[in-house]
Amino acid sequence: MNPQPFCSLLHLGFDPFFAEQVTDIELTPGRVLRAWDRQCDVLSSDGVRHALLPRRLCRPRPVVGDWVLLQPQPVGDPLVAQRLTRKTELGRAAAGTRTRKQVIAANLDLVFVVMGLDGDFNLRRLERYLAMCADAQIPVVVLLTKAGPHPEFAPKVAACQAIAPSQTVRMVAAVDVLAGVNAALPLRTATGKSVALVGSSGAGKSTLANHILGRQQMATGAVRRGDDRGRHTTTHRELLPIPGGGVLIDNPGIRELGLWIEGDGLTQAFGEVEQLAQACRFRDCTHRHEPGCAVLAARDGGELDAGRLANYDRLQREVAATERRRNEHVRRADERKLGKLYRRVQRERRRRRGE
Ligand SMILES: Nc1nc2c(ncn2[C@@H]2O[C@H](COP(=O)(O)OP(=O)(O)OP(=O)(O)O)[C@@H](O)[C@H]2O)c(=O)[nH]1
Ligand SMILES: [Mg+2]
Ligand SMILES: [Zn+2]
Repeated sequence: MNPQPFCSLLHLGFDPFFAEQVTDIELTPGRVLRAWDRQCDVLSSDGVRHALLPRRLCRPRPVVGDWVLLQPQPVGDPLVAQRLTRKTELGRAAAGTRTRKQVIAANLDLVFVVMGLDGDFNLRRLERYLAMCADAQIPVVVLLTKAGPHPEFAPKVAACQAIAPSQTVRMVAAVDVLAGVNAALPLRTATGKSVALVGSSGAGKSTLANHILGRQQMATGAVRRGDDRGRHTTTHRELLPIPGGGVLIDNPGIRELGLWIEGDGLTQAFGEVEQLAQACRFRDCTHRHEPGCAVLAARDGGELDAGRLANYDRLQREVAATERRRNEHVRRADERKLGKLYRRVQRERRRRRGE
């Protein structure tokens, strides 16, 4: 890719929050475009530089969207001297073991949760995405794509609005940048901000990205007939400067979004259930079987969607299980460290005794 040289730091989102962290003027600030192994491509006012990570900066590694300071070297690529403190980070449970957090992108102002109005449409999956964004305290715009072939979108937009926590979701809109339905909206909303596009494969993230960038930057791929699933066309996370200011981060489609909750994102995403729960007879009501449960009463009375309540229950269990796994993982790592320390002390003692 070839981001234009216009890239002033301001355009890329460099504001006083980051500027105040720079104490050494010999170092060059830049934003991570791509990151892999112990390397990254960094966009600074000089253009794109390939940079290397020294070992001490490997954990936590800089990710796409991070601001870093580069230190020029006499020969070869610059080194990443520092990763600046993040404003926000969007994280999920790393696929597989789910014992650690994987940061999808750093320093976002907004997330576009992209979902097709075709076979991709799934309110339960949307609830996951909204919980993730609520926990990261990043505002969301839900973009329901493919409105052209699905002009009967109003009920689906309303259904998404009904489950959208007001603290998190700014807007739910049906769009189709190919057919010209609300085509100006994504560009208007993204310009000047750091925005990540997330959603399943085939949802239309790269199609939106190309539209916002005004050029065919990202490859797009047809979805499978029958279930409208994508073919994982985008394989790498990439930060793309928006011509009018701001940056866009296109992401590979997420196969299964595992939640990594550190704050109250999940309860926020299900705010109205928590509201109802205030009237439950028992303070620690699980809303599964207890008598005098206001949540179950609301479900049985049709005020609360049964599918939504079941999903809340499922996500709570999932988050608790992830937390248990994480704690166990931390405990084992601590044990290993202690064991190592103990053996070192023993060795040192033996050495002193001259054994
Ligand atoms: N009709 C119509 N087709 C769309 C729209 N958005 C995306 N598509 C089509 O949907 C398919 C998938 O779009 P992509 O933009 O590649 O989807 P993606 O979300 O980037 O998928 P991954 O990179 O696999 O995660 C392509 O064939 C697009 O042309 C839309 O708004 N309307
Ligand atoms: Mg894509
Ligand atoms: Zn209850």
